[in-house]
Amino acid sequence: MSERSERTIRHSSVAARGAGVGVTGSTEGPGGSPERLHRLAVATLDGNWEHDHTVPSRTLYPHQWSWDSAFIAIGLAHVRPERAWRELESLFDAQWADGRVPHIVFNPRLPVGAYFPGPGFWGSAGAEGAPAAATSGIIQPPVHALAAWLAYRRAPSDAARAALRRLYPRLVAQQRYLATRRDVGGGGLACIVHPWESGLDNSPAWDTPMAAVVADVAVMRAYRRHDTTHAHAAHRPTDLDYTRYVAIVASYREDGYRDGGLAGRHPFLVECPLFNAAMGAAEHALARIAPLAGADPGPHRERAARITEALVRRLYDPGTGAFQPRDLRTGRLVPARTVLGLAPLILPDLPARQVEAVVAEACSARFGVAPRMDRPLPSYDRTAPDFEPLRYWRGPSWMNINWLLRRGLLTHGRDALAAGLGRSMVELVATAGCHEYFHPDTGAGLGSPAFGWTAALLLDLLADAREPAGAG
Ligand code: 9WN
Repeated sequence: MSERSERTIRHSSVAARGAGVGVTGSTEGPGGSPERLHRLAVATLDGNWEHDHTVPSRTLYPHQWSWDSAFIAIGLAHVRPERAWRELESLFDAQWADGRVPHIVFNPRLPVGAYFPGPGFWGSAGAEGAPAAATSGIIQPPVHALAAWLAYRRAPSDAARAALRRLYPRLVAQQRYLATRRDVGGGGLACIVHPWESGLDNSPAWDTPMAAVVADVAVMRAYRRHDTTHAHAAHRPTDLDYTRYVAIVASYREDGYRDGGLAGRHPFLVECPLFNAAMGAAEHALARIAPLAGADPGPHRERAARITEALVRRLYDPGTGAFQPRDLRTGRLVPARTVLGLAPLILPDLPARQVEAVVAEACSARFGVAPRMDRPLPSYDRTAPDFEPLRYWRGPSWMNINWLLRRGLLTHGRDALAAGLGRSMVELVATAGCHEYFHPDTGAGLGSPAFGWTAALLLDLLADAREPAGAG
């Protein structure tokens, strides 16, 4: 689908619903058969394909994003396997010398100002170990090894095996960066240095640590936000959020994106349960990949076990029955109950006690509708007084998070719950289209109407409905 097609979808949504599009979102979708949904998903991915990667959205996010590429590769493996590998390899071509995989790789063919903050703001060229391509200096959840493993398992071939072998050392370097340079707390977990690194930018999980970030609102006057020209401002992070986002990047950038000594000087340092669950899942995936690359899977299994143990020890809160982020600047767990706290369910070695507690929380009135899990989970506790069903990561439902949770349910043998959740995710897209996120009660589509990972993960769900692959 071309940019024009994205505009066409947007336009037809507006025409169908009058002026309400920005406020209530879209409730129309392709409906109908799995074949129609499949066609929509493929057309969305084709429309977002850009020479060697897939853009999350032609309008809102026109460059390459790190964890988007991983989710997108999982979907591409079903229909365009060669693109799945190009997607991952083009991202890792921009890996920094220290092993970090940047959260954005900028497309030099786009005009300056296509996205804020753009390459000029990040200034990666001046940083030690940065690649030739212009990138951001921060990272996103490391879901890439899992994606590479699933892409291979879905479409094994000589070419896929060769790509997996090329990627293996890069994936290992990514993990090494996280385990060494980012273990700021010294407890065996990686620390994120910006809310954007969590992938859930304005989650209520970050309210407390963000409140301590000194923000000068005058700074933002020098910039123009690009997102609010394509999405309703009431559905996006606030200007105050952006002021703080910019201040945190400035602090990291001014130090050349160095990680040494972060503890004393950086304004945002948090251990995130989803990020670390992804890091653990990556070691499990690498243990599967290693033999194909002629490497020993043993060290990956050992590291996976250590990460799970550290997650339980440092982030599990028996009070909430879920995992809570730890703010390293105060040493305290963040109390907000967000969907981030359920993500460790993707770890196959999560102890039974935590599995029980997290599944109970997922099925509670806060996130699910027990006992059938027949609608996707919201991003935040729907009983919280500051739950916002329209605002980005403060309430809406997202396909990637629900895909991870469904995988977690399958991993721990909760097949009926996983089946209900999977069906509800497909229905959501059938009703609203391949939107970026969805109203958690009405299912109306919000944000970009032609969003990459929604389309990709829909393909994965449709394939699983035809031929269940399980969580292996
Ligand atoms: C900042 C691309 C990205 C996703 C993130 C999502 C959003 C960017 C933004 O879009 O973040 O990285 O401009 O809001 O929060 O998860 O990777 O789809």
